[in-house]
Amino acid sequence: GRPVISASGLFTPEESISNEELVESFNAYVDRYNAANAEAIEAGEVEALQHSSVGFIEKASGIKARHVMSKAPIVDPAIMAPRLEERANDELSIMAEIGVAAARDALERAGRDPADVDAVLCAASNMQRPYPAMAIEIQQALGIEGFAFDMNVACSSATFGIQTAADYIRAGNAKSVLVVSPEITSGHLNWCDRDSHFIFGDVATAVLVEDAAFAPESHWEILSTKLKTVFSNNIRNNFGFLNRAHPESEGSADKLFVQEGRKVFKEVVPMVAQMIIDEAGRLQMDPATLRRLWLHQANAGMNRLISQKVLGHEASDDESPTVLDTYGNTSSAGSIIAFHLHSDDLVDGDTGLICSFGAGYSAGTVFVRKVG
Ligand code: CO8
Repeated sequence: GRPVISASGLFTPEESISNEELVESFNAYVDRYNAANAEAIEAGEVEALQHSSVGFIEKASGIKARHVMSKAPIVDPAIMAPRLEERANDELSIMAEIGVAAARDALERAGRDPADVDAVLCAASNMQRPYPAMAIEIQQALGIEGFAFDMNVACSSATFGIQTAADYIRAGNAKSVLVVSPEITSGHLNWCDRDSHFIFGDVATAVLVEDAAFAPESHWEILSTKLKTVFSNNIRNNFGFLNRAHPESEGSADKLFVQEGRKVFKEVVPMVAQMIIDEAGRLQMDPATLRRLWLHQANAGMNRLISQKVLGHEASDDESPTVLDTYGNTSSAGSIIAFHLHSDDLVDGDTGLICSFGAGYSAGTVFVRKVG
């Protein structure tokens, strides 16, 4: 079959933390830490922590706020982490719950009954547990037959999920596949790290990939999908099941998100811009004719540079919309949120690009054309 995107869905947590609130709690944490370690700092044995700043965060990243699933403990200087209670095994887990909410939104928009769906992929950068798969729990909650599995390609999970779903359609193995990306990034963000405490937010998205013959009249034809990975240690998280070798290291900084932000910025921008231009060339498309770019939402400066290289001029908000200001970086969900919130105005024949990039490194492009 010919793969299309029939609809997308979005779940946004109610709670949100502004930069002002975030910095106020972070600075209170810093003051406590420095007071508690005053002697050691004085003796030069411990380094004093530095305050964060609202101005820096907005200028360096474009982020003004982020939604989270568990605000109070994150902004409590004595905790600085989400505290989401574990649920009983017979209750729907929290990651499945927000995935189901986004999936229902997508199904409703497509006018689709869950019984029509053949497969569910849970594509996200952090899974709540190794097994049973989050995807199978989401499948069960929605009442979908067929099969489901989890996949993790960090920030590029959603685009890798879309290609995987599209390949099932192309191969004739499925006619309707849900790609669900619940991202509770707050769980693996080091809220005590000045360099990165402002970056991430929580959200869930869903994309319904279907056979054109089966899809609703108005849909997005998938013109091409292209994936790329290049190993890099510049974005890393060492959390895993072999951590038991050193139980004392549980919760230590390297078991959370760590990055060399400058290096990521420098290396990923040219790699992604070239990848988009090459794929447009293969499609015999002038990239400047792309009506809209729904880029990965990590950093406003990165997106400015990538869209400039692709379009040949500085992109307007209309050409390359951002959701960083309210959502922050939501890992794999970012480009899908941008697509979901900023695609209704495109008309029959308009082309656009969903593009992700991040840890791995991993990058994915999905060129689409509006139909109907
Ligand atoms: N407040 C005030 N000052 C600060 C702060 C702060 N919070 N943080 C750093 N500074 C200071 C530094 O100390 C430094 O001072 P000096 O110049 O005196 O040394 C100065 O500000 C500049 O610091 P940086 O060079 O670090 O700042 P940048 O301008 O590079 O901005 C960014 C930092 C915003 C991190 C930027 O480098 C960036 O966005 N890079 C791209 C990162 C990126 O795209 N990463 C991909 C993210 S990975 C992903 O999307 C998904 C991963 C998987 C999910 C994980 C779930 C948790």
